[in-house]
Amino acid sequence: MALEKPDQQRLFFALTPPIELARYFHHLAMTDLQECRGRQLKPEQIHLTLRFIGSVEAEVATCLQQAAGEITLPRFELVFDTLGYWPRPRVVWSMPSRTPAPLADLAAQLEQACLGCGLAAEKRAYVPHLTLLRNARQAPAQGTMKPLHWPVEAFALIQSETLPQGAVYTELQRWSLQ
Ligand code: 2AM
Repeated sequence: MALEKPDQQRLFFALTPPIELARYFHHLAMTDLQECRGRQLKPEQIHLTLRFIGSVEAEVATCLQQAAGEITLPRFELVFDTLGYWPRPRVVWSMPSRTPAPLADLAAQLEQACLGCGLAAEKRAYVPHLTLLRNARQAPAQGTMKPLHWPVEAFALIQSETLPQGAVYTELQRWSLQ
């Protein structure tokens, strides 16, 4: 049984990599990042959050879906070349060292969509990162990785359910970039 209230859904906007890329990130976490002693995400759980929403009622979700459908931005490419560790959430991540303008624009427009649908502003600055390990004990030995190119063609609204077997992510809707 999910832990969320029955009339609410826990949501976030994200980019989800093509499955081959997700498998590559998963493999990287399992092999090169073994020394970090963290819990790796399954390939289907790997994503790049654009805007965390939290638990909302159906009307807010509908409002967000309408607002997201009005976004028109070009496709872009992300090059993941950096590895790092945040000790407080104990997360090992991969990041692109360069944030392409359409990614920053997409995050900013989704922030506006959230505000327009009555949600509180996100206080933290947007830092695009892809979590590879949770509950990790130490930072990766290397701060760089073989650059991995991800052509981004769409973004999605995802539901997160906390089930006994862990977080289960379900894509609710996907929007293409131009
Ligand atoms: P993380 O990968 O750095 O933990 C789903 O929970 C996604 O939303 C995760 O990728 C998580 O980031 C991100 N997220 C951002 N803010 C969050 C928050 N306040 N609570 C939970 N998840 C958050």
